[in-house]
Formats: sequence, C-alpha cells, structure tokens
Amino acid sequence: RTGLINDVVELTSEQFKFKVSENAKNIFRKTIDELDDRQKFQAVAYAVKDVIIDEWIATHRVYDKKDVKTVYYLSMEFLMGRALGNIIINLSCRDEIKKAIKELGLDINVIEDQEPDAALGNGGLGRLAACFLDSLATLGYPAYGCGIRYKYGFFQQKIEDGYQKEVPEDWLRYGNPLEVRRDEYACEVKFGGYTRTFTDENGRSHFTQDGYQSIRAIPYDLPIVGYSNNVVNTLRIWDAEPLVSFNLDEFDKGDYHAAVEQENLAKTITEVLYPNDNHMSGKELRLKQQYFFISASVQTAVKKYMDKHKDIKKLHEKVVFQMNDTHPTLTVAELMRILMDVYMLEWDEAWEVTTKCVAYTNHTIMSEALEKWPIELFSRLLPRCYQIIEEINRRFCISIEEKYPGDRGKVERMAIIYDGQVKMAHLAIAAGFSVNGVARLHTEILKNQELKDFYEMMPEKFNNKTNGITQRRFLLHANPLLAEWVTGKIGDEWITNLSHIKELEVYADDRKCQKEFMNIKYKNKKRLAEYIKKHNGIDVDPRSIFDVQVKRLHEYKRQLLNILHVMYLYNEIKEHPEKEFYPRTFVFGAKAAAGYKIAKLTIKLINSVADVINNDASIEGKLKVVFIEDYKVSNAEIIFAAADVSEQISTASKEASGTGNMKFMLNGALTLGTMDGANVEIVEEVGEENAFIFGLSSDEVINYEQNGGYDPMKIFNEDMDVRKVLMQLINGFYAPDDPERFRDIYNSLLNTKSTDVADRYFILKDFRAYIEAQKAVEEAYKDEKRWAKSAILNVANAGKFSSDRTIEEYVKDIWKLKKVKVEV
Ligand code: 26W
Repeated sequence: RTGLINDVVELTSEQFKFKVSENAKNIFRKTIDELDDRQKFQAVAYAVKDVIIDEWIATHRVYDKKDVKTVYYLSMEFLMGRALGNIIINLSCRDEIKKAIKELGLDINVIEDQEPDAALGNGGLGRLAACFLDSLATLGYPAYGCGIRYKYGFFQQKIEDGYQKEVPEDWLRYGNPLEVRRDEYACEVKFGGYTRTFTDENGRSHFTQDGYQSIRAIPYDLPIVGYSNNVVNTLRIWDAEPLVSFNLDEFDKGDYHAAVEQENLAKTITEVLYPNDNHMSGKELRLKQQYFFISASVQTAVKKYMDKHKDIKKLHEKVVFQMNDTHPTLTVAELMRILMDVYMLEWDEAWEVTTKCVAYTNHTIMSEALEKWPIELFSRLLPRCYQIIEEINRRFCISIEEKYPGDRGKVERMAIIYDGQVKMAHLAIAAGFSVNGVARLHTEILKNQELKDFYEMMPEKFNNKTNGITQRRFLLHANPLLAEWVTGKIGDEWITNLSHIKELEVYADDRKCQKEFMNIKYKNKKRLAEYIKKHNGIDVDPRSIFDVQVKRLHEYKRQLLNILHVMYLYNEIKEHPEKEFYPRTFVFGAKAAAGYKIAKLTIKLINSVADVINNDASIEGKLKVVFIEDYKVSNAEIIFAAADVSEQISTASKEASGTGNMKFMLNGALTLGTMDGANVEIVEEVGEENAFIFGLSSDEVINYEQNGGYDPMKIFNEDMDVRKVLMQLINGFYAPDDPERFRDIYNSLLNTKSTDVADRYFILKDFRAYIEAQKAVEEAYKDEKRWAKSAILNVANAGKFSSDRTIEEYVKDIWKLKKVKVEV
C-alpha cells in the first residue's frame, strides 16, 4: 500500500502494544488488563497520538521548507465527532494497530465507543468544515482549521416524557488525549475601551486602543490525519484565560471590580457553543466569541508569515482566509487593523492586501439567519474595528453611488452599516475576493434573488462550490461491510478518488450482486435495530423499509410533513386493515434549538405519534416510529448505513445544499425529496428513475412568497385526508391528557391570526404530492430487483459528492494552493 521508504520505518504491532502498556503504566499505574474501558480508550489514544506525532512534525517541516501557501479555514464550528477510529483507518499502519489491539484482547469497537463526540458544531456548516479538513489533509494541501475550544459543545439531548431536555455535555471531563496545548503561541485579544488618535513627527496618524480588557488566547492543536499519505494537518482551537490570573495593578489602584470582570470575561468566552442553527440571536457574548477567535487566528497567521517574509504587502501570496459563513467576518476588520496599526500600511495598501486574502462562503438564505449587529453594541465592544468598518462602509457607499448615480435604493439595500446595524454579509461581500454558494441551485438563488444587487455590481466574485462529504468517514468507517464489498468489486481506489465508484454501475443489474448488496443492507439494519432496542427499548423489524429523516429540527426542513404523513398512513391502515401494506419503520433524529418552541413541540408530536402507533397491536407491526435520542455524528454513522429511504423534504429554495442527503446516497439509500439544494444535483447524477421527487419547485415557492396566491385553508376545506390528520392535532387523539397541546402546530398551518403567514413552508401544498411519492416508494420496494438496482446505482453515482472534489474546486478557483508530499 505504501511506498518503500515508508515501509522501512513502518510501525509494527509489537511496538504498538508496547506503547499501550507503557501508557497503562504511566498514566494509570496499571497493567492493561486492569484498565476499565475508558482507560483502555485513553491508553490506546495516547499510543495513536505517539504514532502520528512524527508525521505531524514532518508535515510542518515540509510546509516550512517549501514555504507553501496556506489556507486558514475560519469557522465558529467544527463538528468533528469521534477522532480515534477515523485516525486509525487513515493511518498507513492501520493494519498493525488493529492487529495489536486484537492481540491485546481489546475490542476496537468497544474502545472507539468510549470516546465522547467532539461536538463543536450545530449541524451542516460545522460538519462540512470537518469533512473539508479530512479532504485537505488527504489531498496534501497546507491548511489550518481555526476555531473555538468550547468547554461545552453541542448539548446532549435527553427525551423525557416525549419532550426534549438539554443536558450540558462535558466532553473534556477526562481530558482529550489527542490535543496538544501550545502555550508558545498564546496571544492577547483586546475588548472595549476607546481608540486614541495621535500624529507622529511625520504627520502620520496612528490609532491605539486604551482602557480595554484583555484576554489570553491559548491554542490547542488537534491532528488531522490524511489518508495513507503521512500528512497531518492541524485544527487549532482557542481557549481563553485571564491575562494575569488576578490583575494586581488594578487591585492596587482599588479597581477590584474591573480586575474581577476581566477574569470573568475569560471564563465565559469559550464556555459554550450557541445551539442556534440558522437563527441569529444577537447576544453580546456571541460577538465576543467571534472577535476572540478571529483576532487570535489572524494575529498568528500574520506573525507566522512575517517570521519568514519581509514584505507584508505580499501576504496574499502565502495566506488565504476562508470565512465559513459570516460568523468570522471580523477577519476583514482585524486584518485591516493589524496591517495599519501594527505594520503601518496606508489605508489603500491595507485594503488591497485584505481584499486579496479573504473569501466568503454563504450557507443559508434564511433571513432570520443573517447576522446584523446593533452599532452601539458593536462600537462599544470593538471600537477600533467599528471605526475601520465605518470607513469601509463610507468608501463602499461611494463606489455604489459612482456605479449607480442617483439610485438611492441601491445604497439603502447594499450599505454595510444601515438602520443602526452592521450587516456582516455585506461586509464579507464588499471585502471578499470570492463569494460562493454551496450548491448550484443555492448559488443561482443568491445571484438572482438574495444577493442580486451585489451580483450585478461584482459578478466576478460569485461562484458555486457544491458541498461534499468525506467517503473515509461516511463509507469506509461508517459502513465497513459495504466498503469491503465495494473494494472487492472495484478495488480500493475509491477511498481517495470517489469518481472510481462509478465502476460499480456494471454490477447494478447483476442478480448475485443485488443479493449481496441487499444482504449487507439487512445486516446494517440489524445493527441499527439493536441500537434502537438498546437505546429506545423499541423492537423494529429489519425487514421493514427503513425510512429515515435525521437533521436539525427546523420548520423549513419539514419534519412536520413527515410525521403528518405517518399520521395519515396510520389512519389508512386503521380504516382499511385488509389492504396490503409493506411494513415501514420511520426513523427520526433531530435536536431543536433550546428556545425554538414550535420545533420542540414537533419533537413531542413525533414521540406522541410513536407512542400510539408502536403500542397499537391491531396494526400488526406494519408501522413503527422511532425517535432516536441525541442524534450526533457517532450514531449518524450507524444510521446512514441502515437507511433504505432518505428523507430530504425541505421547502424548495430553503435548504442551501444539505449534506446528509449525500451520506445516505453513498450508503445506498434512495432519496425521497424536493428539488432543493444539492438534491437537484443528486437526481442529475443518479437519474430521476432512481429517486422519488415531489412538490413545488423553488421558482414556484419564490413566486408564491413574492406574489401571494397560496391559501392553505382551501386545501383544508377540500381534502378530507388532510382535514382528518389536522383535526387529530387538536382533538386529543395524540394528547388525551391535554387536547390543546399541539394547537400551535395546527395554527402554524392554518391560522393567520396567531402567525403572520399560514403554512409558511407549504406543507399542505405539498402534502398530496408527498403521499403519492411515498406510495411510489412502497411500490418500488416491493420489487426487490428494481430496488437493489436503484440502490446500487445511488452508490455508483455518488462520486461527485466527495468533499475531495469540492476541495479541489476551492483550491483551483479560490485558494490556489500547491499539493505537498510528505515522506517520513
Ligand atoms: C447566526 C446563527 C446561525 C448559525 C448557523 C446562522 C447560520 C448558521 C449556519 C449557516 C446554518 C447551517 O449550518 N447551514 C447549512 O450549511 C450546510 C453546509 O453548507 C448546508 O448543507 C445546509 O443546507 C445549510 O442549512
């Protein structure tokens, strides 16, 4: 597998066993046999870290020597999941490590299960960042991920009496064996105070910040191991500490209060990840978090550059910052500040450097997700950055007026500061040299609708980068049975070049292969059924159709449409018990933001429907509904592998891309979805006959939104099936103890008195089409040959959706990096 040079120094299983037993001794004062499972995990994890550390050092030595251009992927979120298993499969010496673990009498699955998920992210955007890091390392590109080391990542979800309860997840309780604290790169981040201007002897103005509070930013590095290539990149996450543990100076002056405040600021800043997905909360602490990690990351990147280079004006030749949505947009102001206040560049020089260094990715068009900060808050917290943004805005507005003389509307719509708010997306677009959407349809909507004015003014900045996922985690690691089968058919090239998976297509019609495939799917369904039995206590039949919707809970993702359809099916079965019905298991997994009322009520509804249906013996197990508690990366890996049907049913135009859709496809599930996000491209690759597409198009949705003409009450009046289901929301059918419980959901669909728009997400409008599409699913599944063929074709046509492909496009069009080879 590896080159000759590597084989010489390759690790043996004996060496690895020795490392593990040394760890048992040194860390726990025990022999391996005496360790409990968690300690076994730690002993193995430290041994693995020891294995990668040489490659980690070697990688950075090569980067240094070759003086490579580096991308800094700036993100508030990295939803990494578990590291150990993924690192082991990526290492060239994976077989030796697995052999060693076996010979030690340890079970690798049990060990992997001990690791807490690194859930430093909410959902799509955070997991995308994690996939990108995997691809960057595997492709051999110099890259840093830069983020925040939250003490509490995404909350743990408990279901109690059908309701979601949020429990803090103390993922660092036992330490993180794989991280390295780098005190030598600590730096200072300043908040508040005021800017002072003075003029030097040459008549040049200078700006300094006074009366501020300071925080020490301390980086922790996590290894990102490329697949079989000796490359180890770095995810650098920042923790906050007080600058001096107790500020004696201030204390001496009697300002006890200020000293304690500074210490408290440090304690709170990296305390917790905000659990909002696609919803801006406007909290001051959130802006502090943003500036904290951006200031530390940008300072460090510039310092690293200046260690080796003289001319700060050529920064863009070696450094590019990719801003993952608008959350890191302070990069623009912070870089300007450093260039002008520390390196003494003039405005125009600093602007030229900055605009060559920063690029922006948009991940959503949901208007409630757009980041806007009140200027009084912004200027109080970040006075110098605010001043700089004022000037960027002034110049930007002039350039708009020059281009569109007399068109006041343009300035009103495009200004960076307007209505007393700083609009982060406008700043990101004005300063970024690249603006990209995350699926073709999404980018077109940005260009023609949401960001139309910007696109007209600066069309050259706009480009599309359709998302992708890493096949290493989501097939090789998540679905070992299918991975082995694929490799048996076409070799293992797909692991690093997913376009090869197309070679599977010739097996789609082969009866023997179809049976093998369906057998693997069955085994994976059994694995999930066992997980469900263990965690939910529910029996599900692995021979039933596994119909799965796992993603954040949001109205636009329409979990409600799914559960309303389940309610409809249940009514059908009860009314026509004689009718043939193929058994179906509906699986849900979703976390709701803690303050998102209707989302949390939807979870209760799903669990209430599950309770009634799962306990109704009269339907003979034809229907089962399962809500998987605490959906996260680690159990997602089990879920994707076991799915027959992939529910991707967002209101068209609302889901920027989706990435779960790709994970299902790669694992041979058929998409049941709307023409939204990357579903469009999935269908284009696999063919419409191998998916189930239904519902309004994005054009139709946008047209209704702009011109009106949709009346859900008309559907309620005319469609008896719809009416029956909706009435069950308010007649106590699923809430005998409190018939009013689901009134808000009912109202969200029908009542314009309690919500500004009834059925904003067109659930009733798409309901009939969804029923029909679900009928088509059932018919198709009954024909096992046809289903197996379609499923195999889904796997075979998933090549485009590798994040390796996505990263190659970012590199070619935006980052302009060079591949590096690392030899140990
Ligand atoms: C400020 C609050 C907030 C928090 C998170 C606003 C917006 C976000 C994210 C941008 C939401 C998000 O994760 N978007 C998802 O990004 C994925 C990766 O590109 C896409 O696949 C999903 O369609 C999109 O919803």
